[in-house]
Amino acid sequence: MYPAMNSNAMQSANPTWVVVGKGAIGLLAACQAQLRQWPVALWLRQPQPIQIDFRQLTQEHSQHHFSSWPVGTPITHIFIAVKAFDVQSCLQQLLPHLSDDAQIVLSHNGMGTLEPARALLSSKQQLWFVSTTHGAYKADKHQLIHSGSGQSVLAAVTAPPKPDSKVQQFVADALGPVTEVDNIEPCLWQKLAINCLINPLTALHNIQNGELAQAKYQPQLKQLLHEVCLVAEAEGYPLHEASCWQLVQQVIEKTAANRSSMLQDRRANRPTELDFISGFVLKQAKKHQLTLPAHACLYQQCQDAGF
Ligand code: KPL
Repeated sequence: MYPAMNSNAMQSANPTWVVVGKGAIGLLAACQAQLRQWPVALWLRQPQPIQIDFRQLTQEHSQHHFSSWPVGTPITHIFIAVKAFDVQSCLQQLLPHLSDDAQIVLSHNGMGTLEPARALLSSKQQLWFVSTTHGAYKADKHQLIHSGSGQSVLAAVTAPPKPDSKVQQFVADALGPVTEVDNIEPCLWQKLAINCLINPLTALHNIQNGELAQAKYQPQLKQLLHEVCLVAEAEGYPLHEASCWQLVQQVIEKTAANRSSMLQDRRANRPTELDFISGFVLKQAKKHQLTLPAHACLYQQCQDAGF
């Protein structure tokens, strides 16, 4: 084990990033950024610092200490990795603490948060979104495991009033490799197509992702994919169904031993992102007068199960 160290030189060159969300992705970003010498603080309810033992992909361990961001100091750079249903209230709570030209990076599963988030910010504050395929989980409150190598896609959601390369640099260090795109929507639809198949099914049946490879789940998965592709197309973001099917199979195979985030939420008795995943698909379908029997049935089963 070795301690993660901050270099003073880097500290003066780089702004402090405030990370909001003590879930796996927030802590993964915080630990990896700190390992690469970024000053990082957490937005914590309690003033006491927290300590994380981070097991990297290489199996090396590093110890991380994160202080709570001192209230009263304006936040210039913030990475918000909370669940989709918490984004709006979290931003509302943070608004008085953000600088006039704050760079705000969101990252979560599901869709439907960007418009309300954009509406809350001033024209000089810039909103970004990162979609990531990194796998990580918390073995307990103080132990974070980086379980699967992934990559990220970054896009500016609001037009940059002035380019800030610190955002790209931070995301590359925290959740890289990163690709920057002009429009995040196609990428969000693709991720949604994966999540709206794997997450509710694994959570409902209490199974690991890999179990979805069984023949008995194939017809339902195919129907769910077909329906979400209809909606994505109606929204102007057509997905190639055959390539998406391959991608879904790959994700099931590569993350076979993982528990989906929705299953983890269910097991921990936490609220799930169902409304921002299947619920979002159904809401958009309604706009286009599309009926989605497979999604409607799965959504109903999840609701009946208390999601
Ligand atoms: O994103 C995921 C999640 O669990 O939320 C997948 C890709 C399904 C991996 O578990």
